[in-house]
Amino acid sequence: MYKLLSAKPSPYARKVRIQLLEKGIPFELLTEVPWNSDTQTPRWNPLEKLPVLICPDGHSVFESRYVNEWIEMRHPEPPLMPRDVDGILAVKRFEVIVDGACDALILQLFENARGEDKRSQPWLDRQRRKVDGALRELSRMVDEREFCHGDAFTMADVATGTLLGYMAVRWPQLDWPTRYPNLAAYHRRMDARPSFAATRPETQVISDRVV
Ligand SMILES: N[C@@H](CCC(=O)N[C@@H](CS)C(=O)NCC(=O)O)C(=O)O
Repeated sequence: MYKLLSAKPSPYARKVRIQLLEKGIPFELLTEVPWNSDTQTPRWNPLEKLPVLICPDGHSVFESRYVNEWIEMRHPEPPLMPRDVDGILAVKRFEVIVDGACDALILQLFENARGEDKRSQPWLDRQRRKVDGALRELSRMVDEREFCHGDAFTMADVATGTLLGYMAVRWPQLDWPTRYPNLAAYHRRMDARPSFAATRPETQVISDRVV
């Protein structure tokens, strides 16, 4: 059976959890705090980040978008990617925007953690702009459609639904549901899916000093 190194709040890990659940692939969830020194993450990923998919033969697969692709290639049914090239590229565009937004959010978390006297406001503003830009683009792309791409649930929905779920729980102070009611309605629909309901983000305590 597969094992998945995951963290409770991690949007990157959640994309993989949702994909595994949607495909009905059994896996053991190993919950870690990757920022703490006692984490086993570096044993499985030289980049020391999770999620990491650990195969039954001990092989490890890391970097969430690569893990998603790896799973899709090894377990193509039910498909979460369109079959046509234009469709695949369109779904990947959603994934790129979502991962960029998550990266910008997490950079802000750690910049804030440096403390009021040390944090850089220009750096925070820069990251905040990226998140705003991503949301504006996602709102335009999703429009009033039920799914991000075409008329079926794809990896674009896994990614977009995960970003919005992460922001809803970890960034409640950002007013995106008011600014983008279409994304708020889309998020409610995704959040009701069993794979999303079973993986809602939760907070974790980081005990080590990171910055
Ligand atoms: N680009 C990576 C980002 C993963 C990531 O940043 N994971 C965080 C947890 S949410 C982590 O493990 N960070 C530990 C570190 O960067 O040292 C991916 O998509 O897998």
